[in-house]
Amino acid sequence: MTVRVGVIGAGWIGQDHIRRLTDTVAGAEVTAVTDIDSARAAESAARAGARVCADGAGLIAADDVDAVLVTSWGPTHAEHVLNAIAAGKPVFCEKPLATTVEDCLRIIEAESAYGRRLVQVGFMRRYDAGYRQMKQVIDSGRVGEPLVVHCAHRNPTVPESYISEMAALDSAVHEIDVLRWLLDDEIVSTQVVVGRSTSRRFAYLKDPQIMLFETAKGVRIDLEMFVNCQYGYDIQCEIVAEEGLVRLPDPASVAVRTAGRHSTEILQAWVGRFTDAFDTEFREWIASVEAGTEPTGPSAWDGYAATVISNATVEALTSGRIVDTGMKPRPAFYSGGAVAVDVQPAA
Ligand code: ISE
Repeated sequence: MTVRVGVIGAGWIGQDHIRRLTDTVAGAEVTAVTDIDSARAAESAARAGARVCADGAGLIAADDVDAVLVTSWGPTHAEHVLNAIAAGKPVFCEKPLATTVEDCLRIIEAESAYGRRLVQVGFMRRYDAGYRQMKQVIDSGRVGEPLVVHCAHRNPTVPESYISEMAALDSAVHEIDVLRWLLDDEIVSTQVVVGRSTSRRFAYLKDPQIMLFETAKGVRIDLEMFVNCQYGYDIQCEIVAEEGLVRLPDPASVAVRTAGRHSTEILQAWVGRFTDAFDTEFREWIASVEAGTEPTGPSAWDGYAATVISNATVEALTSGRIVDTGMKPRPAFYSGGAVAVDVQPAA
């Protein structure tokens, strides 16, 4: 069976995934596209041999759509995910699951009431080969229990529309998710320290930001978020444990020796750094849809946690205080069991 995917949102990441589902991932095809920009929808649909739908509701209800991909503007995600759940259709939602904690809880309640997982959230770093090797080492116990994590998330530059709060909401949210997964732990508090800002930024931007997290098991995490580092797109992660450490490898790059110098390339865009991860992520999602099994990737609970913790980190930035995230243990419904629960975590 070929999985027929309807795509809501034909912006940059939506177009990238349409190409992925059309040209790279076997067993899938894009049959419908919708976007608030009808010309953009038509162009993206034509490239995939798909038709254009007037809106998300019509696309989700369509008979030629088996599964839904949400890549629209963040504040619209909750509406489309809830509609897909109501239609009983698997839905892949690019981060964030929803921009408010309340909307994330509405999605969790709807999915729990439905009785089986339909939602996967697009945190692609869990599909990166380097991060997966790190998880294998940690889970094997070879280095003992994790104690401290050092991370750096560096973008060469960001557009003028990027504001200080996006360092948490749009960028650090990837470390928040991947570290919860790597450590199998929950982030219970967050703090942001801002020192001297680079002159290579817009006057309003606090950059870099040092984010400090504590987990329920007592692990301490420091994350340097630096979105105008100039030199390239550079993601670093090192977990220090009781008997050793495990470090994220740099992406492979040829070493060039010439004119008395040797050098390796540093990527300049985040997409190039995670292209293989996106491909793996979608191959595994399509395989679960085709098999009629629950998705194995980041769940609606992970999406809720990312929104809670990133929002708390914004509060820590603006208040200068250490902020408790209020995260509670994951409900059984999101720990493998498909038992609907009344999820009432602290707001
Ligand atoms: C962007 O939105 C992403 O999702 C990238 O993964 C991240 O590295 C970048 O900082 C964000 O702006």
